[in-house]
Amino acid sequence: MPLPVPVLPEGVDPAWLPPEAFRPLGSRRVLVRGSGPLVETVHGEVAEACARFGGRAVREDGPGDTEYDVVLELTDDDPDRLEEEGYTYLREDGRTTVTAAGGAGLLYGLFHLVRLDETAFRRERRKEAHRPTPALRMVDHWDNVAVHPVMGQVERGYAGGSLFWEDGRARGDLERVRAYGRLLAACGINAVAVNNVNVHETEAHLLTDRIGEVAAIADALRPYGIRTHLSVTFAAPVVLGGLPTADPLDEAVREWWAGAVRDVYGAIGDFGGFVVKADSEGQPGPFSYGRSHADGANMLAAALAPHGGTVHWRAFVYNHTQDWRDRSTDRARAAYEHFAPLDGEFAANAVLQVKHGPMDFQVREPVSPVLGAMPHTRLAVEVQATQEYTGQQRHVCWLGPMWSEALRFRPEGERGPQVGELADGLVAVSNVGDDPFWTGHPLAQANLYTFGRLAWQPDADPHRLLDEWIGLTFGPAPEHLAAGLRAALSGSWRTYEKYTAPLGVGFMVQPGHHYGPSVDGYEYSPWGTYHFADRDGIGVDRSAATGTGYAAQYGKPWAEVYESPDTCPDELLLFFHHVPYEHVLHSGKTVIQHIYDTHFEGVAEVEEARRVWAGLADLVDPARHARGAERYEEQLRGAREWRDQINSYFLRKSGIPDRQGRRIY
Ligand code: GCW
Repeated sequence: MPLPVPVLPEGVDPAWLPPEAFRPLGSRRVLVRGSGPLVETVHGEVAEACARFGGRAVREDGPGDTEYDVVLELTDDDPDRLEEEGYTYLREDGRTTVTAAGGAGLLYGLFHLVRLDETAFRRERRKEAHRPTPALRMVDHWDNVAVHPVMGQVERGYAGGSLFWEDGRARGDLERVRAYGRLLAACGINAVAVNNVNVHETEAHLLTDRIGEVAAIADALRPYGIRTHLSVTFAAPVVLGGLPTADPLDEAVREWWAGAVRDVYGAIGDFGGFVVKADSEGQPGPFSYGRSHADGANMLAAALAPHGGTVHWRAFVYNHTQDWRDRSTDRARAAYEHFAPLDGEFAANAVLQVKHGPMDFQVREPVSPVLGAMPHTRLAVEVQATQEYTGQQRHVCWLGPMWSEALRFRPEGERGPQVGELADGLVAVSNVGDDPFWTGHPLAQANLYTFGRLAWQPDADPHRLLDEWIGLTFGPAPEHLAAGLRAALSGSWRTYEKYTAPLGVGFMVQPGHHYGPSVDGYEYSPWGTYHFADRDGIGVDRSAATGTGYAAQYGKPWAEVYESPDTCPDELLLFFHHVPYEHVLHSGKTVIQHIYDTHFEGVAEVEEARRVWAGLADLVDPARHARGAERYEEQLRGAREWRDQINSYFLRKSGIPDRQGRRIY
């Protein structure tokens, strides 16, 4: 039986799967061949599209009718080594054929046709095989089941409530979750973690007595090839099991976890595994028992292994109760110091989940040295689609180019592999909520889409993916619309960088909620996030020779490149070095003049983007356009505030005037 396509609640934006995107497919004769639940998902898509656009959907071989324009089929043999998720696509003798060895592959092949639009059915094309690079492509939701007094329903969520949880329980109607699964599948994501990595008491129970609620969500996501994961607390044996300890080497603890995991699999046969934030920002972990992170992760891995599950162990471990007077501690060094010595000690079904930078999702950071230092460990790269530090979905900040730079970074230099090749998985913190536009700012949808597609192919050109997103979301748009959207989005990350913290120095945000400027907001804080600006200069000396030694955590050539201000790339200069305001950048400008110039430019670029968006009013759905327009007002207000606070701060500190004599307060 075909699985019906999810019906969106009234007023919910179809994002990158508007019905219209299925017109080319749905107006043809389409054969779906093969069996299995995901084939029924494909069948449902094809049936719906054909019913809408006048084509004909045929299941298996229709009697006497071999004239199909499109064939989507599952094969038993797999000469192209497609495995579960790959597919081939070919157009020959006027027929388009997608072949897959597994149901997920067929589903991805279907969405490939949708992306190609009419061209999938016009131009002859020799057989192409498509497979995902990393096997694991995941979104993590920092969703709380019960509204948290400080963090709300979704920690760092800027798109309304949770898609999964409401009133302290799983939502009863999961149709929207199905629709979400469909959107995720259409960009290649195959795993979802449904609750916050900060596991509060209510959420802890999802593992045991409330697993049924997780199972219901898993049922909604499964038809789209998505496995469900759960964030668990390391203290579960104590909190839920009543044991006196959660020591990972304690036999009773190990047995407790084995039993808990058995029950989870009883409820969710294809459960993906756990996500664990341990010994991090107050979460419990193995350190309390004098054990290592490998001991902790491996204990959970052992419980999951018999069932085919994976533990995602996060590497975001650092001292968040630091004394700002203590110059020997450098938060950037922490993940490497904790984890690099453990390389080779993690179980085969343990994945170390590493933030792409050493700090915390700032607009500019170097790539985490952990990613180049653990060749014998399975790694997942974590990025933040939710725009905690990048404008909170009130500002447009398309992060595709930033993620792409990290994924294409070569830790061993030119001849070595890219991060995207080293990683077993890519993970994004989701930017989605129950907002009618899914992501608050309608243009923030592009971040989730781009993430999924980069997770499938980490070396893809992000700008090509942006074009894909524009094409799907806005339909066969007049070139003027596509060009406008490109203009608004493609440079928006650099624009955001220009008007916020300069040259990789990071933070300068308001403490707590992290929105808006506060240059010294974190300067004397225990969180380890400093810029050290004084009257002479700014930046953090992380060199090995005179600084914190962080630069030496890289291999060659990066350790040397970053060690000296002469070779350090401009955009990271203040991350690695403390320099005088009149230090001359490679660009030829002084640091102080760079700060002034970029802040004026950043605001001008937002003004321009707002103007472009306003000019698209007739071409964009009115509700979507109005939402964007309202957010552009706020972005412009915010950008001006950033500009004026940063420029005034540095004018006052340095006493060096702007060469162009512009207004600084
Ligand atoms: O960026 C920080 C956030 C926290 C978050 C933490 C993490 C879920 O401010 O809200 O906690 O990172 O990644 O664990």
